[in-house]
Amino acid sequence: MGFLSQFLKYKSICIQCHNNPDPDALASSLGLYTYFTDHGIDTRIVYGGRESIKKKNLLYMMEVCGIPAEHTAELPKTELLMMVDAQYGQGNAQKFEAPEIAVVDHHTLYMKRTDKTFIDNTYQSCSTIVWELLKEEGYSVEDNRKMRIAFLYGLYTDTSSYVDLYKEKDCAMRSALRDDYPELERLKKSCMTVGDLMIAGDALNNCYFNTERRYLIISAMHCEQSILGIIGDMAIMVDAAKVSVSFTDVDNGYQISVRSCDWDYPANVVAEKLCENIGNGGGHKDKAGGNISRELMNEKYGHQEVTDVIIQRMNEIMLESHIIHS
Ligand SMILES: [Mn+2]
Repeated sequence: MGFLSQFLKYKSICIQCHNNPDPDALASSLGLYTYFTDHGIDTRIVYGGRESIKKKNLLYMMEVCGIPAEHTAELPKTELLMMVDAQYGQGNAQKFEAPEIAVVDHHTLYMKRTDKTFIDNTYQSCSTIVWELLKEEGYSVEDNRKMRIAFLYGLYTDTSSYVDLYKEKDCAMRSALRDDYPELERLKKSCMTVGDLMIAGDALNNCYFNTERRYLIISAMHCEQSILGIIGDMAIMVDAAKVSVSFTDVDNGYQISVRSCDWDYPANVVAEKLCENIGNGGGHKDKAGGNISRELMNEKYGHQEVTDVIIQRMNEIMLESHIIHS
């Protein structure tokens, strides 16, 4: 008996994605939803949190792949709550009371394992786990075009456009499902609105470049983290730049995104130091991010502009010639 077939005894199952569901969470929920409804179980896909899905790529994904995810403040009556791409009780997913809990996730273990949990962070996407679990039950994902598109898009977005894709199982899914899908091409190329493009253009047009220490500071009008990342990815391509820092304002302060191509100044270390005592930062040596609290910054720096604070800190960081190689 495979992992999923143990749940066929239930009459109703609610599959819950984390708040602000991403393509991987939606794809995983579709895989499980299809399996359970095929077996006659009354199944629903839900997510909580303040915001309902508004991003165009997600709405288009739900439409072309047929993913009936519902935004809800209350859990519909159900015998089993199954979390996907998230774990029960963790901050990124609204906590609903339910008679029984199951989990399918690929993040670091947060909760206690039970025989109803499948949590393995050696997978790069939750879609890959669901793909394997379905195979184990004899379900052929290869025969379901909508599911193939969903799984590939989930993997694509969870591996920085396949750039970071390297694990064997995830590569195996990509090879098994890959084909020419016009819908997937459109999904891959719809992560920005025209407004976002203009914000990025404006931000790049007004960037600050420190020629001596070779870093770029880019201030963007209010935008999403993914847009900051796109701006940073472009800025770090500049031949003379070693580090780029892009930032934007959020409710309680500033979101920052760091890119590096000089391992004397790894992005994660730069992000940590930029946010030290006024927020939190970290990530990988080439890409990292963080946030600065406006309250903490004002406490420490009076009413200095955030750009001046960042420049001041960058000058200090890039003076320490041998920052720890991470
Ligand atoms: Mn994921």
